[in-house]
Amino acid sequence: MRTMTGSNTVTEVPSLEPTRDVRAVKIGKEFDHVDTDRDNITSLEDWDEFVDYMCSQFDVDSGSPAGLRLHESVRRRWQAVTRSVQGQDDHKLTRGEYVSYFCETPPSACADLVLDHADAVFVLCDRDADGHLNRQEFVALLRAYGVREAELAETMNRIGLRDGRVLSKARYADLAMNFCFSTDALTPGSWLMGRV
Ligand SMILES: [Ca+2]
Ligand SMILES: [Ca+2]
Repeated sequence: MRTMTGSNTVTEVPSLEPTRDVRAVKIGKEFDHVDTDRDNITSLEDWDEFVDYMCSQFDVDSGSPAGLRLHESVRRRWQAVTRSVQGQDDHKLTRGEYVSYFCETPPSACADLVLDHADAVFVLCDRDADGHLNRQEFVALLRAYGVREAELAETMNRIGLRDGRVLSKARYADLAMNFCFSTDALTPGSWLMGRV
């Protein structure tokens, strides 16, 4: 922010808002859903428990096709990140490693992981299997991600789910890509887990 002083010189005033790396904030938020004890360290067990948690939120058996699909996707993500970030696998994945992987890997090299996960989440959430997420199905996903009730309405509007609109699988995939790669906190995909 700039301000004029009495002598007509321009002085730089530090912004009160610290600069935030929007992508790091979003990706860190994603990690925090898995790291339930918030010590910034996860094990493979945490990621498996995340799958069980997500399945329970949709009343889906973790051994069902949708549960197994999500499990496969989460394992794939775990393997890609741990193999890439660490020289040797210490069976731990830290918040910093996870955020760095997605922020520093070229999108062309990690888009497959993002799209694979988006597909698995979509299959889990599309309870009536009509190929679209309706408002009720998407709200269930937001709640599973811990989005506060007070934020639900704004999040739905930002995502574009109002007046009976639904999300196609392709649209959900676009939103997931924006969640991971956009630096704009206000773009619809950045709201996939609520306010950034
Ligand atoms: Ca932990
Ligand atoms: Ca549906």
